[in-house]
Amino acid sequence: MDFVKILKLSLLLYCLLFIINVNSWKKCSETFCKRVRNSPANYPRYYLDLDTVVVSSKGVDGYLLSDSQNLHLRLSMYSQTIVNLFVYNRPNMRRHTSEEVLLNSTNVSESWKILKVTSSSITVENGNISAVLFGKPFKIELSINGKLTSIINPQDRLVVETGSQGRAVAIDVSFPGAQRAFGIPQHAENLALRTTTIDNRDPYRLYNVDNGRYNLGSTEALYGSVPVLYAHGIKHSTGVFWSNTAQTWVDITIFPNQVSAFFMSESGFFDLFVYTGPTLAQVVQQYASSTGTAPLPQYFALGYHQSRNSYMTQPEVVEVVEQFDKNELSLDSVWLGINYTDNKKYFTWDPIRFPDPIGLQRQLNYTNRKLIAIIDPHFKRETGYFVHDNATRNKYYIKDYYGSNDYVGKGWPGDSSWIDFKNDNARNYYKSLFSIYYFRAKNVHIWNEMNEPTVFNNPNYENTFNGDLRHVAGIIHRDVHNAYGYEQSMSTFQGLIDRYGSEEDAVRPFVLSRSHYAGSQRFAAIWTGDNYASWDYLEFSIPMCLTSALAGISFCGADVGGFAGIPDDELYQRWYQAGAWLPFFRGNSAADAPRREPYLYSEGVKSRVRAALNERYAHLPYWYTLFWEHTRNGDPVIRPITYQYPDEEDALDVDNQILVGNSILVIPVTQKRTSIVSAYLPGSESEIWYDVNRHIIYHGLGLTPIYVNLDLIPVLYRGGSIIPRKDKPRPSTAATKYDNYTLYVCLDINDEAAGSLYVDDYETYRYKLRKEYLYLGFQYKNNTLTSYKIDEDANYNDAAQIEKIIVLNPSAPAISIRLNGADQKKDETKVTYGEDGTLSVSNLLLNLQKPFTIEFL
Ligand SMILES: *[C@@H]1O[C@H](CO)[C@@H](O)[C@H](O)[C@H]1NC(C)=O
Ligand SMILES: *[C@@H]1O[C@H](CO)[C@@H](O)[C@H](O)[C@H]1NC(C)=O
Ligand SMILES: *[C@@H]1O[C@H](CO)[C@@H](O)[C@H](O)[C@H]1NC(C)=O
Ligand SMILES: *[C@@H]1O[C@H](CO)[C@@H](O)[C@H](O)[C@H]1NC(C)=O
Ligand SMILES: *[C@@H]1O[C@H](CO)[C@@H](O)[C@H](O)[C@H]1NC(C)=O
Ligand SMILES: *[C@@H]1O[C@H](CO)[C@@H](O)[C@H](O)[C@H]1NC(C)=O
Ligand SMILES: *[C@@H]1O[C@H](CO)[C@@H](O)[C@H](O)[C@H]1NC(C)=O
Ligand SMILES: CC(=O)N[C@H]1CO[C@H](CO)[C@@H](O)[C@@H]1O
Repeated sequence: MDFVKILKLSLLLYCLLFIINVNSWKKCSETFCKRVRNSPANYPRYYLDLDTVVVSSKGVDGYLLSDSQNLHLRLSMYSQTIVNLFVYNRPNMRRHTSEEVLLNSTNVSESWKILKVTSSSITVENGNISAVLFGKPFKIELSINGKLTSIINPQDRLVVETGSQGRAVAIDVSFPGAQRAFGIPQHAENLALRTTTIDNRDPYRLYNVDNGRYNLGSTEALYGSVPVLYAHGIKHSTGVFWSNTAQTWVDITIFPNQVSAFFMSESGFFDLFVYTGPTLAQVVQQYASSTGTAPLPQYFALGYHQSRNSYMTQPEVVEVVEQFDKNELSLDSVWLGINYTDNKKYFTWDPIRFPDPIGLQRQLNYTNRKLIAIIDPHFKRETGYFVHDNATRNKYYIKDYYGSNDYVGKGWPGDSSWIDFKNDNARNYYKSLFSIYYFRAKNVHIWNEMNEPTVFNNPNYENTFNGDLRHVAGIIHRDVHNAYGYEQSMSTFQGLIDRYGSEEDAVRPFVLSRSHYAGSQRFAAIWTGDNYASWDYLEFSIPMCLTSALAGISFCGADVGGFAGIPDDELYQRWYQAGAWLPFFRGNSAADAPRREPYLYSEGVKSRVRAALNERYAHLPYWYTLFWEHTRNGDPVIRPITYQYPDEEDALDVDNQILVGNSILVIPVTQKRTSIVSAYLPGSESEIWYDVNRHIIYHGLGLTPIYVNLDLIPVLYRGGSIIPRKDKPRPSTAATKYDNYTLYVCLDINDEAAGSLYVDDYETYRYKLRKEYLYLGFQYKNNTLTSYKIDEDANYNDAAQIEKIIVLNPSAPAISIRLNGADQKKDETKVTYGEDGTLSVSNLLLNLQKPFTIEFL
């Protein structure tokens, strides 16, 4: 080996070490968790002084006393269903981050009433919720409609440190009657969380770190933290949100008929919300009412995204688009990693490799494609770089421990500093950078990465910030660590609107963020981070996104094909087939992975990927409607089966299937050489599951073998649903805009079905500002299909028409139809039967604005 080769090799090795896990992730025993996990040992006991308890319009107030300190307690209630326990030791403590995470739309319910006072407890009631506050030992029992569903501090393990040991807070909560625990993403874990209190296991850790090629089936921390936990069972469900942005560990214990959790945070506030349900769906909706729902995305964001780390030049980007078109593969965007920038300076373009960004965007726009460019929160320390100059001059960077000097660490550009999003001026400055003037980027949406934040070569701090760094106003980083990425994506989202001046002139932003916290759904989609090209990463992507969806963040996907490594052809195809059924659908690969855009593959592979893309695009009217409905009621876009069928004991652990809305059940194939899958079909004998691609009717009889080949994964429509589709294969979402709709009517055992459809202009805020949209309901009953407006006062006159109706399992034969009371002539519509018994009516051209009825005669 010559010297240059050795140099190159050692450089490569150095880079690998530099970027990928230098450090092993900290165990509980290496952090504050070690001492707190032992509570109550070595901690003072608190008791509630019942004489201090007062009930006022604000809630129930009282004092918790111990040998060493007194704490104030307030129990309040929002929207009749959410109970909040706030414990604090200083009256004017700021709840800094939770203030912006929690929506102000939830109303305080004022009507606590004292029901009963004894020498050991006080019982208060508010609507159908009652709380028994016990003095000594202190605990609170919460009941809904007289049924005990949660106990706060059942083991007397409350911790509120104020002294020299630290500033940790901790609480245990138990849930009588619950059978499973879900939530607290992000972990590479099954939907149902495991007991962590046996076998020397570690608690689930919530601490945003850049954990590439993470361990699967693990409690290790990943990129995001959403401290909401659902205790679920076939009888009722309860949720708790531990509103704390510091490093947090959660011990889970699953008993046969009870779930217990112990939340431990390194610092921050004791601020606990209990969502009383009583169903899982209600709990999830209640959580959505306090941290928000995702805004309606642009239609394109639901299409297929092609990324690679990174496309290096302008012609390369154009080439990718051309190849997709040439090979008839649908595509909506091309993604750029940091290499598009001028020497790793965000908000600039490399003058040689991307000499004409505006021209490139225009060229992409011409074929209805978008560019998505990365903007990370670290900025190159280079004098003369306008962002760095301004950030330095105006003190926009995060500071060191002393609060005086800008903190300097390693990012992609080498020495970097980080924007302090806690500083309003810094945040506003960052937002302003998206202006078309600074960042010549109009047809561009944004990818935020490295925002855990990642600091390279900082192994003592797990390659992120030291908790001692200072934000504006003396805020200690440790207290707000898990919300750093949240704040970047919030600022990015607002910056992308501001570049147009106002919502009136804006198109809806699309932001993807790697780091996330509770409430991130209001600004960004997420993905499962730097995964790997192997079957088990494909398998875990399903429960990971289902968990995130329950935790409020529906817009989730995994890098199709795996970020690092090389998928073989079979895995590659299966990943496209599965990825087409997660909300965010993007192929992405690492810098050192060989190119793998679908057009590079053999005809056979390509045609299966094409079919997966076509299936995705055909169902976009349904996906878009689900995202719309999510904005209204907080229902996740994808759901585990137990969400819709909570009383089925056997469904509690099913997390390898995806319910898309409540009407489509998808069974991804995640094992190699699979010829048969064992699907769990819910709903009992009376529920029909219709294999739409192969015209086979199943019933909801639980575990059911379904044969598969390489071409397809099972996609089942629930009997009773009406699914709107646009079946014509097209190069992009925009190209489908005026394509005709087909309604797939899948009857239930009573020959009835219902569904909905949301339509607007796909990209602007006119739906919100001027009610320019259609939200329609469809109902099939008594051999008659009717449409009606769900939102009477909304109008949109540019919608495509319904050309075709397909009834999948008609009972009685129909030979003609009557439309809006008038018999149709033969040449106007065609009524035909397929060999498989489906009934189709084509040539209809129904205007969506006008309600219609179609009788099948
Ligand atoms: C809620 O209100 C507080 C105080 O007015 C404000 O700082 C915060 O941004 C609001 N939160 C949201 C999500 O609007
Ligand atoms: C809160 O109360 C106001 C006024 O009573 C009402 O208009 C609003 O709908 C309530 N919001 C929620 C989330 O219940
Ligand atoms: C409890 O009361 C709230 C508000 O009145 C209601 O929405 C909820 O359905 C009730 N829960 C039960 C189990 O009755
Ligand atoms: C930032 O600083 C540069 C000089 O480096 C200046 O030209 C530019 O106008 C400044 N922009 C803002 C928004 O402060
Ligand atoms: C794309 O092109 C259309 C039609 O020319 C134009 O109206 C639109 O503003 C362009 N969009 C962008 C983001 O450049
Ligand atoms: C819609 O359907 C009608 C009738 O079948 C057909 O003539 C028309 O070309 C279709 N429109 C599109 C955009 O495919
Ligand atoms: C069902 O439809 C038939 C004819 O279309 C009508 O005579 C009958 O009244 C309908 N029944 C109901 C329950 O609506
Ligand atoms: C050639 C080159 O500089 N490629 C880099 C593009 O950016 C990624 C980081 O996102 C690096 O890993 C590549 O080495």
